[in-house]
Amino acid sequence: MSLFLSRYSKLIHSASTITSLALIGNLFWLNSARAFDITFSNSGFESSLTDWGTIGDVNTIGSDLVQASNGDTGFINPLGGINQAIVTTGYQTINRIDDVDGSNSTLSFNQSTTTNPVDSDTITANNSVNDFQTQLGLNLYDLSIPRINGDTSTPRTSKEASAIYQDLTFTVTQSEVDAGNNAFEVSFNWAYLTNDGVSGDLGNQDYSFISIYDVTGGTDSTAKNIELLGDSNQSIIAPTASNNYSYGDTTYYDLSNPYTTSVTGLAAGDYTYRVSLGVVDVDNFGRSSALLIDNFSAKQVPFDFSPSAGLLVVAGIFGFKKILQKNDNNGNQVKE
Ligand SMILES: [Ca+2]
Ligand SMILES: [Ca+2]
Ligand SMILES: [Ca+2]
Ligand SMILES: [Ca+2]
Repeated sequence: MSLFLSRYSKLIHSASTITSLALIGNLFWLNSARAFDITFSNSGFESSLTDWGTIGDVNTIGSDLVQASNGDTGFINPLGGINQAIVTTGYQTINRIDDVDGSNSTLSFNQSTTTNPVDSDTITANNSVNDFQTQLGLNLYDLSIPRINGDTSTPRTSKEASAIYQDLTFTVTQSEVDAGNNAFEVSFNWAYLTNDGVSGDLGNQDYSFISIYDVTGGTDSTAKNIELLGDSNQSIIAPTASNNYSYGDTTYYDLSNPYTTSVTGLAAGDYTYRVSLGVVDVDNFGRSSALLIDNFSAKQVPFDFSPSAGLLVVAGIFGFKKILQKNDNNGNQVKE
């Protein structure tokens, strides 16, 4: 590319970025014409669950409906607008007791009141098209976690789980690859609520996660990235009221501190990426956990047209990630 063309492209790109930023907040957002277009909708859940896929117990809720009793967390309310998404491992109490208080009365943490979390175990016979892993395009042991004593032959396994997901579609051109402009970033606010915690010598139990994978099987089809969000890492304390969790992590439930992650190094082609946000019961079905989500967005990165500057941005983002250890089909740990 000539110097003139390079500068011209940079100018066009800067103008497009301003246009894109001005459009953030619209329910349906298209990135600029210069960048590859990423389609998604209902980013703030203000249209309930429209255009989101759901697995298990998922709902949208408004203010003053769910809280965590640790510290001064209190009610955890939508960030902008009047709705937020909530995903839980809470079973409907009519069928099973997940959470009980000291007097053994039943508490409820299920939010849909109609749907239970779905099977996410690692029994091959239960690995059907309707189980959690299959619906998210994951392998049988992808949600298992290693034992704290380092025993990788018998990983601790997921039992039931729920998730919300949306497919992002876009096209990457060869000129965008040549320019180093072939990555995308998703950004959102999340809070993790839990009645679960550390179990004896085993370690942390429930957790929440984001998974991103290429549905259409392009050049990145083997990458099914799973990143740990919040997990249950404290002493187990029984909850005392329905929808009042023992603990809440609201670090990223702040408009000034969104959580971001990226997929980089895309080849030219048409893509559909499924971005899923879920919560998993580990070791057993009991002691519910939940993930709150608001302000989801996706955009092409880097916005800076300079390939070298873009690489620095991406490296910085990945530097803060906790990557969940995964296991292959034989239960062995594999690095993502
Ligand atoms: Ca919202
Ligand atoms: Ca299963
Ligand atoms: Ca459960
Ligand atoms: Ca649990």
